[in-house]
Amino acid sequence: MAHDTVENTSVTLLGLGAMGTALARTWLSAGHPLTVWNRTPDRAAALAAEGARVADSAAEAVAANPLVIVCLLDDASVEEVLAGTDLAGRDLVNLTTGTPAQARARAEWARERGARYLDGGIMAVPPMIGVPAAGGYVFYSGSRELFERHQETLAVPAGTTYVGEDAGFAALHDVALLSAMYGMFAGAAHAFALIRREDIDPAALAPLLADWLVAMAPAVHQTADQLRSGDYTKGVVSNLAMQVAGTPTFLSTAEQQGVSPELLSPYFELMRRRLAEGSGEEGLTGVIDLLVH
Ligand code: FVH
Repeated sequence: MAHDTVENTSVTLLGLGAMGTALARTWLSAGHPLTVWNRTPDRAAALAAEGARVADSAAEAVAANPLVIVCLLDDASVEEVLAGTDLAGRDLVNLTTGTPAQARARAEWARERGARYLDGGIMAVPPMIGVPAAGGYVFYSGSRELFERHQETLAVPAGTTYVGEDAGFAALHDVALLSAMYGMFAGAAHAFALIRREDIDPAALAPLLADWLVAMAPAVHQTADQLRSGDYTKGVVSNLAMQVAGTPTFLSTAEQQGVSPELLSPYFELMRRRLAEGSGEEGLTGVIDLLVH
């Protein structure tokens, strides 16, 4: 087994896809002894030339270091890769995207095999890894002791944000933020569709769109404040009654532009349902309660 230098913890990394390779490079650049393994061995060749030790099997890689990091396609591949390894005494950090339930089950699975477990949700794309100015970071949840022990090493590729002992919380935060991102992309798709057949340069709309989304984003703080207080009318400047009254304008404009309303309509329907409950003086926060079963 490799021994840590005074400054740099030795790391084992399983999975050298786009993300795994980006992670690997940062640890190598920072001087961490790194053992890697990938199902398709060719993907390890460049890293070997950069100083990584390439293991012949996942079991050999796991045996090499106490800190074992996995970044594979999905939870099924984690199961497959770790099945034949001895995890006893290992600190297992799983950066593979999955559901909260998969993370909790994986934590228990690791515990039964004698390993400590930390789950991670990566809020970055590969080019952001190792570039602090890019703002990427990783949510971690599970063993706090494990997180604190390895925080310095984990902070090499990207920032670290610990969100709790519940192993599922990193995945939950990850999915929550990415779900909001898809909602934003859906809105932007509708906006671009509206101008698609007009003599309007999409490149001229893009900065207007970006600035508007940034200006509106802080509204989430008011939403959180209202959810905490239970008073959904607190600080409202654009009430639901006014906003629902405006929805025919959006739907008619879409129709006039030959654009399907299918991205907007479900949200408008929720707004109308909330208004029908007598919540016209609220903002949009009440929609959240309609979503939760
Ligand atoms: N890339 C991104 O933009 C996102 C950013 C946010 C986080 N995700 C998640 O990170 C995990 C890894 O993503 P990736 O980008 O490295 O993915 P790939 O380039 O497709 O590499 C997949 C690796 O998984 C290996 N693999 C897949 N199936 C198996 C299997 N059954 N047994 C063993 N290994 C398997 C694959 O090996 P190979 O195809 O090279 O042999 C790659 O190493 C992921 O959870 C993202 O959601 C990335």
